[in-house]
Order: sequence, then structure tokens, then C-alpha cells
Amino acid sequence: MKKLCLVISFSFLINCLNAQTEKAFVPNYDESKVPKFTLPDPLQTFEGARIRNQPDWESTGRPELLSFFTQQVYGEVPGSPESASSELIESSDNALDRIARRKQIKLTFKENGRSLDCHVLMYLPKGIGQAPVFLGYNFYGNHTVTTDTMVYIPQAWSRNNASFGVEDHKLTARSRGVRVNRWAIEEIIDAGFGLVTIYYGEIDPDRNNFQDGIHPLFYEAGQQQPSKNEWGAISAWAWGLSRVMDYLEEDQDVDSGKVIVMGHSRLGKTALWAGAMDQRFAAVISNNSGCGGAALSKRQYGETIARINNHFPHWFCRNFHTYSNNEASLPADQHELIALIAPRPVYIASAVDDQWADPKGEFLSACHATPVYELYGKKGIPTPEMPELDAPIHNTVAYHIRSGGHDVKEYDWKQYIKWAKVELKAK
Ligand code: GTR
Repeated sequence: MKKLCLVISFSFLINCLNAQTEKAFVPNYDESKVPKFTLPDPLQTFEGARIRNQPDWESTGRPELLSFFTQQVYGEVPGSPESASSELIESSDNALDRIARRKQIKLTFKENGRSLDCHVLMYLPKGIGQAPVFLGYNFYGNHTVTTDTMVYIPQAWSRNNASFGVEDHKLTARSRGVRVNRWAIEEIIDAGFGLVTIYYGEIDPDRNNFQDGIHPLFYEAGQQQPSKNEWGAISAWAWGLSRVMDYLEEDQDVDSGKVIVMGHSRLGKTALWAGAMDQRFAAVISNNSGCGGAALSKRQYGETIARINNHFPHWFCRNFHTYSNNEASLPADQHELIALIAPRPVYIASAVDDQWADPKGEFLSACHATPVYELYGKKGIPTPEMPELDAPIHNTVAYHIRSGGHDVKEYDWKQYIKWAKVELKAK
């Protein structure tokens, strides 16, 4: 009893402290108050050795940075599970007013006697053989991306959202189609691509609780949460994307050499990390990914490491919390996460009213990843001057800043499709 009281009062104290820090947090939106910092050079190792060419990068620079982001930022992920199986549970050759094929696949992962199911929704163009695809997580279930009533509703835990009819953490038919605006499915199909999507909460529910989702499958006896250097939620979601990729490699309807991983916001952070870890992804798109995604942490503009760790303590690995209010000690920054994707095409997109995500920091990241792309003779972002609004730069490293706020718009998809067509053809 005494012990219980102590535990309760200790967690009460921690909550009060967190609430305090949260209250005290005032984001900086003033460029003149961005602290002075030196951006780490991706072509120099932590010890100061020069990276001169592709072999230096691949043998020294890349492994060092990959290890930093693994151990200090997102956390280590396990490999494939002991068993992974797939089952086609539903399909149609005439979906979406007959313009596409639809497939719904159940993936089951087993490890240590425990198992987890998740459900992949695919729309594929007709009659073009193996299709290149966009692969992206959705926030509220596969049934939210379309009004197609054949799409299954996930059973997994969801964040509540009254306007989407999500109460008691359950997804229901009331949220069918509520996110149609974020997925340009017809345009994707028209352009000869497929769309593959999955609800992120099926891999790991987005809450600070490591007792559900994929984590417990991999616990050692008695383990309650990942170790300090092990996977937070973003790493878990990235792991899930790699498992979908395992499936896509077996699916005869998909060109698995042309899978573009795409994500918005926290799922944009996830797409970047998935693309950095798993080189099977042919290209990566980060839509408004912000802090811990494309934005440079050292700028401390908008959302900061302390704020994100405080508010979402489960997203990154626990080692990352040592950088809260301590950005100066970071030996690497997020432009080097983008560099890990080289030489594969990467698209960073911002929105001008999404200052929380620091559009300039996202742009500078794309720009300062460029020297690594140049080692491969690829064109990145040529100047550190931000482009005008709605004036995209479509190189192997691509960037745009569009009008409007934090969202995925038709405009964004138009750019991604146009760019992907060119970049994947060049492959
Ligand atoms: C915000 C968070 C951002 C971004 C966003 C989202 O609350 O501060 O980093 O990830 O959520 O994912 O919608």
C-alpha cells in the first residue's frame, strides 16, 4: 500500500512537472531569435574525417549516421518476425466506378507465441501489369480514405475524434470517407500508379502504452517497455512499412522495385525513417513532417525536441529525451536523415501556414542533404534560397512550399505524381 502511494505520488509529480513545462512552452516564430548553430556536415564523420566519394559514404558516413539515428533518435527495430503470413480476404476487379482493382489483405505476424494482425488496402490500375505504388499509412482506418463501402473497418484502438465519430477509441462506419480529401486515389490510378494503405494504429496504437501493438511480441520475459535505445512508436510504424514491403515483394500485381513510401506529419517522420532504414523503398515523400521529421532540430523554430518528447513521450526512443532543451549537443541533424535516403529520390513538402513544422527548417534540411546526392551525380536543391509559394523544385531531392495549412491537398498529390513519374522512369 505504502509502495503504491509512493508510485502514485511520484507519477503525480512527474505529470505536474510535464504540465508545467508544457504550459511554459512558447514556440518561437521569429527568425531573428533562431539560435546560432553550426550545422553538422554530412560529408564529415563525427571524428572529422572527410567523406570524399560514394565508397567513403557507404562504408563510413552512412553507417555512422544510421547508427546515430537508430540508437539516439528513433530506436532499434527487430528484424522480420518468426512468422509473417498474408491472406487475401477480399478483392474486386471493378472498384471505384470500375476504374480500379481492389484488394484487401490480412497480414499476421507471430513471435514468442504472440500474434498481431493488420489489414492492407490496395487499389490498382487496370491492365498495366505490375504497377508502381504509393504506400502510406492512414490516421483513422482504411475506410476513411474512400467512400467505397466494401472497405473493412479496423478493430484496433484509435484516438478519439468526435467530428469523425470516433468515440471510446473505436472506429465505426461513421468515419467512412472522412479523409477522402487527403488521398487523390483517382489521380493516382489515372497516372498508372496503385495506392497501398494501412491504418497505423494496427501496428502500434498511438498512445504512451507499450503493452499493445507490435512491441510486446518482441519482449523478453518480464520486459514491460522497450529499452532506452529500442523502438518508440515511429520506429514501430517504420518497421510495419517494411513488413508491408515484404508482402509487396511477393505480390505479382506490384512492381516492388517502384514502391514510394509517403506520409503526412507524424507519418511523414515515419516515412523518412522507413526510407532511411530500408533501401528497398524506391523513393520517399515527407508531407509536412516537421520536428523529428524533415525540420532541422537545431533551429528550435516552432515545435522543439523538448515539446515533442513531452507531448508524445512514446514516439522516439528514450535516449532522444537527453536532447530535450539540449539541441547544441546533437552531433547530427535531420538533413542527415534525408541524406540516408540518397541516392533514391526524396520529396520534402511544407505548407506556409504550418509554421509549427518550420517550413524553412524543412527546406534547409533538403538543401543540406544535397552534397550526399551529388556524390552520386544526382541533382538536389541547388541554392539555399527558398522557392516562391507554389513553385516546386522537382529534382531527385524535391521540395515545395504550398499555400495553406497542415494537410495533404490535391496540389501536393499532383506534384508527387508528376515528380514520381519522372524520377521512377529514370531508375
Ligand atoms: C502534432 C505534432 C507534430 C505532428 C502532428 C501530426 O501535434 O506536434 O509533430 O506530428 O501532430 O502528426 O498530426
